[in-house]
Amino acid sequence: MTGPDVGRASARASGRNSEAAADVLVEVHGAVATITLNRPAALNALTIPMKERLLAVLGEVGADATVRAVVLTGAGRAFCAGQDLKERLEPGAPSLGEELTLRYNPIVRALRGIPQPVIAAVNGVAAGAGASLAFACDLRIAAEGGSFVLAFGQIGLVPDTGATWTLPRLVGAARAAEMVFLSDAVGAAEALRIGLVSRVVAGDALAAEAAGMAARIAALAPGATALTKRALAAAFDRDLDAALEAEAEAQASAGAHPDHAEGLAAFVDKRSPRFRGG
Ligand code: LHQ
Repeated sequence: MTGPDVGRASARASGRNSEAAADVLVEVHGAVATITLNRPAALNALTIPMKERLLAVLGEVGADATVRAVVLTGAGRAFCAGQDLKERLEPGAPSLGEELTLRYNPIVRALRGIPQPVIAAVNGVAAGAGASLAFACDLRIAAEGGSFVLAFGQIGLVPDTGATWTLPRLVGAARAAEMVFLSDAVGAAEALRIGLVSRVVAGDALAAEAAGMAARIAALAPGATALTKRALAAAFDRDLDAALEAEAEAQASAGAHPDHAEGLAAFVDKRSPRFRGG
């Protein structure tokens, strides 16, 4: 497919709330879905309808076999400022526990659970749960003006949306403790230095960089890519023997798929492989 197919995956997703639909945009170009958090005036702070829409969109994208890589980014000058704090002050706001159980945690599970790798393209500040969302993605790249702020402590909360699990794995215990206890902004250059992001590019080059990375991932064999995502996600939770066994099992599965034969044939023919997935 060529050209944008705006909402191919999203058209079926939670279309009931048009305001929320505008707050989370989905564009599908070829095999790459780009999900954009779109409340720039509030730095893309997350409201309940937005979270519900994001979860629905991830479900739709994850189930769409024509989508092979996903980019998550923000509109305007921020990636995401986390929970919309003004919504928390509205009468009848759900309890924090409910917010996490019903909305944030399922979003994290969706990001981790969908078969396609998700690239966080951190275009600006990622604060609180916004930072946590980026941490839950498979890859993170940032614009030069991007930053991460673990803002939770400043408002008397604990890191959530998976940050206590993801952040130490990404940057180690020492840096994670500084980030959560001091809440200093970690800029893009520092994030690159400590391994929190894998690339930093000029702000106006970020979307193209993310699209290029996603397109390269989308050209891989989707089954092997999904197995690789799962294996990397489990990397810090099993010992070497368990990892070796899991690799053998995953490799048996990938190797039995016609896409492996296609990869071998393409190598011998000195051409690019055409992986079909399925
Ligand atoms: C915002 C927000 C925002 C609403 C900027 N909400 N409007 C929490 C509770 C419930 C359940 C479970 O999980 C969580 C997890 C969390 O996410 S807790 C952490 C929540 N996030 C924060 O504490 C970050 C709050 N924001 C900030 O510290 C700053 O805005 C940052 C550092 C992100 C950016 O600073 P600036 O570049 O100086 O921008 P700004 O502060 O001037 O914000 C611009 C506008 O965006 C402003 O609106 P206004 O109408 O005055 O122009 C802000 O009110 C609004 N905004 N973050 N989270």
